[in-house]
Order: sequence, then structure tokens, then C-alpha cells
Amino acid sequence: MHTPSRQDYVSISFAGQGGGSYNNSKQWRRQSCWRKWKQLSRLQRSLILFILVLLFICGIASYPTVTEHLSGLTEGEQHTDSNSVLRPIVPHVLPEPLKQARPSLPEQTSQKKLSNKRGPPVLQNRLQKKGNTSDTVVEDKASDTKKEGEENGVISWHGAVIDTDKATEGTKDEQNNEDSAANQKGKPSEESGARWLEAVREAFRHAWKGYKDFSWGHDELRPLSKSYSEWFGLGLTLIDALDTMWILGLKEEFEEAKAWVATELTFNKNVDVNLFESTIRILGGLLSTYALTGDTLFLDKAKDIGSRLMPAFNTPSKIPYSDVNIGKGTAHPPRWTSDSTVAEVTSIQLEFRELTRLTKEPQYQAAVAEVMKQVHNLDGKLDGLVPMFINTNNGQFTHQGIYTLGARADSYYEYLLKQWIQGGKKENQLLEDYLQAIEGVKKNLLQKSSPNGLTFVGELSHGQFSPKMDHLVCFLPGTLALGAHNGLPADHMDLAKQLMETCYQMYVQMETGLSPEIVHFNMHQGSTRDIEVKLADRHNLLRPETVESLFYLYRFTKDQKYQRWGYEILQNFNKYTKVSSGGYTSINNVRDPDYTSPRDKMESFFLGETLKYLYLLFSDDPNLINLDQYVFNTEAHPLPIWPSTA
Ligand code: DMJ
Repeated sequence: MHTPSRQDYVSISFAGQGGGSYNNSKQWRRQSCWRKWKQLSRLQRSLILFILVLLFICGIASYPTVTEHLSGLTEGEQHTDSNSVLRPIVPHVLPEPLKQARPSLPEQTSQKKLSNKRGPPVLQNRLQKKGNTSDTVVEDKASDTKKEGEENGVISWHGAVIDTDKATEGTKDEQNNEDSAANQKGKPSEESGARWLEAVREAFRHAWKGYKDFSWGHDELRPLSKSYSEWFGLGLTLIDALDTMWILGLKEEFEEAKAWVATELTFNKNVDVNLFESTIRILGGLLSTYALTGDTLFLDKAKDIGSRLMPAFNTPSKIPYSDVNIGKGTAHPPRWTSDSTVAEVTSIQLEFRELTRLTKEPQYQAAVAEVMKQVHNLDGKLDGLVPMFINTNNGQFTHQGIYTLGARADSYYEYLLKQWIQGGKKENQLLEDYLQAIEGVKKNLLQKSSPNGLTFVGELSHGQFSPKMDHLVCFLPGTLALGAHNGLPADHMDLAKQLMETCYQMYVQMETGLSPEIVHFNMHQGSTRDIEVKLADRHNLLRPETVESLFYLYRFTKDQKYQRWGYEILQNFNKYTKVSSGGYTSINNVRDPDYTSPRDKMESFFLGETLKYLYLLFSDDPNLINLDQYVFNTEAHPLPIWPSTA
């Protein structure tokens, strides 16, 4: 290793210039420099001047990039809402400012092509207007399975792509003019009706392309890393999407998926599956595809998975465990508790009852009816509202005193009504429990926000009201409307309409036009805004509940504003969650259009539910899944309402 000599050091220290004494005065340095300059030849001086000029020009040229970078950061840092509650999300997924990115990946080209012929015109126009600032490059921190072309850590992203400051502002008027049906109060024209249906089919095809290209036969697409994630290892997205393809008339896609089910799908696997999730998505998906197509392939597969799930009910209380190993035939609760979730054990009934009807084997219906019977008789309810957990050993509610229509309880209420409808409206106990629960909601959980008086469903914890509402609760307007359609009190429909408006506001009041996972409503006088969102609640998982309810409300009222609202939501999914290379992704932040922070996951329910309900919402054909003949399970799989002789 080279060590600098003493002599080197002395020469760098201007040794000799000051006769051995160190003189660092400004005057001495100026004179010394000038003397040295004079000693240079003309050629040397010209060369130095030329280099300086060159450096100056380069500095000027790079100035905009630097300022853009800086201003991007500053905007992000300063972005807060009026109440200063909302701060920009920590850039853990997107380590570089978006505006710095200028992608030149193949996806960008293909997206541009797509935008010329696909999607609603509004979107196309926005993209075209943006021209060469189209796609944004994001780095996917979660991608540990990157493939070729992603080595640089950059992935083309068509989402928060658009430099929103410019594009959104600049196109608002255009949007109004170009898609009057979506923005005026009038009836969407027949033409736009057809176009909106086609827009859903395009969205589905785009989602399917991502699934097919990067995660075929696996559970869920990770669209940014162009890979997949496994949950049960059973092709979850493919099965969840089967009946959607059938309903949307996507025959080619349906046939290729069916071929996979026929040749690749096996349940003889040593895997733990969640009883509720596999029932609503897999058993429900197979049963509904059988109902729609009559193809016994799907019934056979449904019988197979249904029988493999039955060990879950072998518990001391007959309240099922949460997890089953479908290969070994064993079941167990989660590692940390012997409790199951109330919504999970009470939202598998439609599917197992249907399996009994089709197979004439009574054990399926008997097992789920036993759960309903026990829950009906349990202490610990409040005016028909149930706690969130139930113990699999003693069959009692646990964690009592907390009541919500959101996570862990939601579909209990939905399945009370829907089982009653499925069975031909004869099972009075189910109806009574449902009616009592809705009264319980009105009495304990319903409030109005300030300043605009939005009706919302909050939560109760040991007598304390919390104005918190999950997006999951937005299933309720649809369920209330379905009840009213089936002869339940008319005020259920009034409440459905009010809650529908609230759920829509959860979208439009966000900067991306997409709802967060959870909102809090202001209730005190003098509030300036109705809806607040906590930092941790800003994500959107492509959930279906609001478009599900819009579908019911439109079917029963024919009020076209519900279709327009749905179309706005579809446009915003396209704008902020669509990934250019295929698929859609959940996002972390619905409050910042410039920085949505994609999560790199497409949930199976986006294809199973969200796009299906959007399509049905835009359809004016009441026989496309006639609601007097079918009842949707909680994963949007239509099951037949039993004929009266059944
Ligand atoms: C779906 O799996 C079902 O709709 C379930 O009832 C609730 N969660 C998701 C969709 O948000």
C-alpha cells in the first residue's frame, strides 16, 4: 500500500511559496494565482478557459432536473390536508421521487398502444395529453423474485403515472365534455352503456393478461414484480374468476381456465387452507360456475373440496376451526388462540347448504346449520349485534362488548338475509335475527357526520361509540336493498340509499377518487370536513363492497346516478391501480395521486367480485343474473335460489 512521502505533503502545502512560513492571506493567494496564470502559455490558458466554459454549459443544462427533483421532494413534504392530519406516506416502496423517473421500458410502449384503443375515452385522453410523460418508473421494494428486465430495479408503472398537478387539472373540462354520460345528471346514453360494459371487459382482460403471463395456476398476481404469491396453492384467482368470465362473455379466457381446472387442479395436497376463504372463493366459485354452465366438472371439484373441508367441524363445540389441512384431513385453530371469527363461521352456510342440495348428502348443511343454531341462542349479543370472536372449545362469544358491521362480523348479517332468500324465505329464525340486527344497527351504530350529515355506521366498544367505518361495511346498502326487494320494510331501502351516498363519498372525497380501507367521520359541530383518514388506513385493496352495493341499488331503483358513480370508480382504478404489463395492484395511499405507493398485489376478489359487480351494474338486462333466481355469496358467486319444491 502506498504511503504519501513527507515531500509530497510539503509540495501540496505550497512549500517554498512563503519562504517556509505559511501565509494564507487573501491578498497573497490572489497575487500568487495571478502570477501562476501569467506564467502559463497561451495554449494552456485557452484550454483552461475552454474547459470552464464547457463546465458552465453542462451546469445550465442539468439545472431543470435538479430543480425538479428538489421541488418534487418539497411538494411531497408539504402535502397535508386542511386539518394537517394527513401527511405524505413514507416513501418506503418508491425510494425515488416519481417525477425524476423517465422510463424507457418495453411496457411503456405497449401501454401507449393500449391507451389508444382501450379503456374509457377520458383515460385515453389523459394519457395522450401527457404524451411523453406517460409511465412512471417505480422501484419495487417487495420484489425478491425479479425476473429478466427488472435487474435495474425499475418497473414500468401505469398508475400514478400522470403528473397529476398538470394532467388532472388540465383535463377536467375535457373530461366533462368528452364523457357527458359520466358527468352529467342525465341518463347515460345507450352508446355509453355499451362502452362502459366494454370498459369492464377490457379491465378484466388486462387483469387476466397479468395473471396469465406471470402467475398462471398460482394464487395471486404480483403485477409489479411480475411474479405471484401463494396462499393455499390452489389457483385461487383463476377459480374466483371463472364465473366472472362466463358472465362477461369472455369465452376464450373461460375455456383456457376450464382446461386448467380439468387437468391441473387437485385438492389432494398437504396444505392448510382457511375454511372461510376457501369456502367462499373456491367452493363458492365452483358451485356458481356449475350453476351457470351445467358442466359437471365444476360440481365434481366442488364436492371434492367441500368434503375435504369437513374436518374443520370436528371441534368440542361444533363451531369450526379456522384452518384445515385438505390433504391430511386435520383441522386446527390459529396458533395463538382457540377462537374463530364470528363472520367466518357464519358465512359458509350458503355454500355448504347448496352442496347438500346438489349431492343429497345431509352432512354439509347439518354442520353449518348447527353453527347458526348455536349463534342464535348465544348470550352476549346487543340488540341482535354479535361480538367478533367465538370459542371453538366452549362455543361462547369471546372479546365481548365490541360491535361492528366491519371486519370479523360483516358477512354474519349478510348471510342471515341471504340464507333466508336462498331457502325460499321459509326459515323465519334467520329472518328474525336479521331484522333484529338491523334494528340494532339503527339504535346503536348509526350516526350522522358533520358538516354534511352523511349517515354512517360506526362501532361500539364497551358502550363507547367510535365513528370508525371500514370500507367492508359498504356491503350493507346492497344487502338492505336486497331485503327491501324481498318484502322487508321500506325504510331499509331509505337507509340503503343514505349509506350508498356515504360509501360513494368515501371515494370522491379522496384525492385519487378511490376509497381508503377505513375512514373516521367527524361528528362535532364546526368540523370542516366529514371524513378523516388515519395514516395507517389509507390503502385500497381493490375491494368490491361499494360497487357491489351500487349494483343492487341500480337494479332496484334504476337511478342512473349509481351507474355513473360506478363508472367513475372504474376510471380511477384504471388511472391509479393499473399496471402496464398486465394486472392491477393494491395501493398504499389513496390521498396522494402522485404517490400512491403500489403494494404489488392483485387480490383474487378484484376479478371475482369487483369487476363482476361493475359489469352487472352497467348492464340493463335484469336477467343477467336475475336476483329472483340467484343469490350472491359473499365473494360474488351467484348460487341458485332453491326452487320451492327443494
Ligand atoms: C371478500 O373476500 C369477501 O367479499 C368478503 O366477504 C370480505 N372481504 C373480501 C372483499 O373485500
